[in-house]
Amino acid sequence: MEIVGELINASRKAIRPLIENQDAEGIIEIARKQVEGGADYIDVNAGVFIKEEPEYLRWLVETVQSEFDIPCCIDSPNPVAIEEALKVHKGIPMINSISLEKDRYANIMPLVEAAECKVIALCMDDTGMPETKDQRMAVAEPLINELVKKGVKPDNIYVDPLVQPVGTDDKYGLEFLNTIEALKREYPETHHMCGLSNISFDLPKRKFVNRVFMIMAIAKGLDGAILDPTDKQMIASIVTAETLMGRDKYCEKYLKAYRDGVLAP
Ligand code: THG
Repeated sequence: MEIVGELINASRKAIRPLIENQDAEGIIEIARKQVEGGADYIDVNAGVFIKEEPEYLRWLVETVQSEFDIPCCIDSPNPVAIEEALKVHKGIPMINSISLEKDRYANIMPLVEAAECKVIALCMDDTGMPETKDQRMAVAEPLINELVKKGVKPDNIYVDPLVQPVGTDDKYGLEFLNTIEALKREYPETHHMCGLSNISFDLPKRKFVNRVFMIMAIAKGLDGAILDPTDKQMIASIVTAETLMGRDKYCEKYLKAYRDGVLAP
């Protein structure tokens, strides 16, 4: 499972002032906790700042990478902001994200073509958020094909089916899970990325719902998620589910998680 740490997001109450005050130490501490929790990428999002977003996004990448040798997941629909962030990024970044929406597609594709990068491909077009597996696959197919045609390796494509809240429609969880299964079957060389926590919107005990959903998605083949890597119960559930799915030779990762205290209590 590739884990993208979600915590450095300006829409979070704790993060916005750190960015406004250019509090590098504060940002580094949050990055540190996520690295220690097992993040493979650090998501950076400064989307609440309309005018300053490019400058702030660039500063976030510089700040995180001044301390850690870890790639960032550059989370913005704004091509100017992504471009600024890419200028300073070291290693292979993940661009979050492109979609089949006309403007986003036209603006982001040149950046994806120019840099060697990974890219999250949202199953979304100008008709809005997808609801069913078939709607998602109808967007995924042309989007993946176009990316590959432009020279992006399937291994660098992370398809995001977009999670919708099960409290809004009781089939939203199932349609998402069926999409992961279909993507795995139709495009086995591409990967997945998604923010699963939207599933529990408006329900009590959200973390419980998120964790059970994660385990079910792993059983369908999910291989990437944007989440809080400091959430030990979530990480323990992921490790265990992957072990049970045959993705953990000799149960090595499970036993390491046990030794590291990740499985307690
Ligand atoms: N797909 C892709 N990118 C994404 C998302 C996605 N980026 C943004 C988002 N969804 C994932 N990131 C976050 C970051 C923080 C929180 C949730 C998702 C979060 N939320 C708190 C909550 O819901 O309780 C409230 C915020 C706060 O602390 O103020 O922390 O789906 N490609």
